[in-house]
Amino acid sequence: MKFFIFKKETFIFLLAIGIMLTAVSAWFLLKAGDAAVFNQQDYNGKVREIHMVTAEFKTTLKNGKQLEAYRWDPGTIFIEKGEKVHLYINGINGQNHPFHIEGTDIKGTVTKGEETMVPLQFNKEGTYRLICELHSSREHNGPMIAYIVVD
Ligand SMILES: [Cu+2]
Repeated sequence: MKFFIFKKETFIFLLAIGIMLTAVSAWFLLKAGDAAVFNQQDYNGKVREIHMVTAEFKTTLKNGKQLEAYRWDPGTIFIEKGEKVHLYINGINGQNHPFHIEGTDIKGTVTKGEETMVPLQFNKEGTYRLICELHSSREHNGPMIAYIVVD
């Protein structure tokens, strides 16, 4: 039978190595955790994609009258100040949706069966409204307004 007998110095040396290994693995684990939590930082310098569709709500009242409302879906999107985003809007319901974004020069049209890409980058915080000019209010089968929150 063999016994390993350590001198006091050897024991302290092995203990020190053990502590160092633990510290190094803890550092790597925490670092990996950071990446998972703050993966938004992976988008730095890249263009983030957000996808939206045109949708339609329809109902018939008891008196037979039909009501409908067109919507952007999702109705609210969030963008960081200065962040570059490509907003893709897929035309599903409604033939045409000519739109503009309030407070900017951005305008375009979303057509049924087609995808419209809108490049976005805001340098000022605030809430910007994406407004369909055909369906801007309840009276015009809307409100087809989406909110772009920049912070
Ligand atoms: Cu519309």
